[in-house]
Amino acid sequence: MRIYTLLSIFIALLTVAQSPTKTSAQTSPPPLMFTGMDGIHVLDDGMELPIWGYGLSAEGYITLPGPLLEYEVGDEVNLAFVNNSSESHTIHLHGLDVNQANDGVPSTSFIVVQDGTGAYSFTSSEAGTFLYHCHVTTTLHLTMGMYGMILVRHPDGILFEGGPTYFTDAPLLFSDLEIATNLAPVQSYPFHDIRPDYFMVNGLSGSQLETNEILSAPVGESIALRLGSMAYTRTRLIFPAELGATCWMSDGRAVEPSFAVDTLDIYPGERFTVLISPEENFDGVIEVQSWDMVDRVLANSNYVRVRDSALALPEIENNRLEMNIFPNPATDFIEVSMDLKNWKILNSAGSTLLKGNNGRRIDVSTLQSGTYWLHDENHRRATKFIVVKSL
Ligand SMILES: [Cu+2]
Repeated sequence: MRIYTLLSIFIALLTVAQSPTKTSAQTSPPPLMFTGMDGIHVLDDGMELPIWGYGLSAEGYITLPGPLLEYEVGDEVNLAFVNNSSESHTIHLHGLDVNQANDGVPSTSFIVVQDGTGAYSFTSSEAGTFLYHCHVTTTLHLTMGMYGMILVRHPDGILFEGGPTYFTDAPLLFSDLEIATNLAPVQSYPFHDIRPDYFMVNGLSGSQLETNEILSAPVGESIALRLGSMAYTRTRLIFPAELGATCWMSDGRAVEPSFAVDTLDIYPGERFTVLISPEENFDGVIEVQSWDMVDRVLANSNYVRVRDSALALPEIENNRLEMNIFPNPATDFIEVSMDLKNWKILNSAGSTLLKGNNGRRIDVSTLQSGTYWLHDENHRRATKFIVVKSL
């Protein structure tokens, strides 16, 4: 499964590489439908924690982090938000030059209540790396997972007007979470009271990163690392000299002049764009350190692997790891679109109700009406389904 995912991601990178720049279209992207929902996040050690998050309505599930939102400079964006969770939420467009009414800060913008809808409109005026997150009871909703990254690209395949060209983007969103809060999400805390237990890059940690997040480029080409932090810790990146790391942008603006960087500290909410250009035959890692901001000690290290693409594995068929469940809603059984391995059905509190080894069909006749998640080892995400019992 891991090799499979690795290849999917590598092929996805190749696909991006084959069409490095769109021509300057300046057309508006279609409105994006967002949904606020509850879900389960599966961590490296198998721990399954309840999360709140964002997802695309069409996909029907949420992810941690939320979907990467990609725009071009000049796009007129209309972000529709349907909140079908039991909490009020917003989408705060962190760092984007939007007006107050569309900024998602409850006191100056609006709140999207349970079963409510809202829409955020803005023009993506500046190229750069940005973030979005919920701004309701912020520390709580952040550790619950309500955040994602926004990339605004220059239409000419350069970082910014007058800036360098590059080969491909690699978004890396750093975040963490605290087990106790996710298991009992009842109140907001002062920022310094959140003491994270898990430290993530794009929602992955430890061995999950080894195969799911590999950066690759041909010799002489640059990868634009789109770096952003939604963590409660200070993130410190250690770049090997063979990557020639250069910082070009900070918080959505060009840094003049750019500067070579071997160690980069990223505080919560900050964003940077760093170009790396791996030397021939390079196969190594960027160390991602998480430093506790109260005790000022190193709490964790994750590693993001970088490879010269000449070393990459040969291309194989690219099948996306989509798992569909049908019927949904279900009554007596569900069938899934891929082979299961060590599957579990969880309720919204994260408790395991049913489990099994393999197959594609699961008897759910013992479950009461409600919302459940199916997770298995062949599929990293927990997929939501509904059981409805007729009277
Ligand atoms: Cu929220």
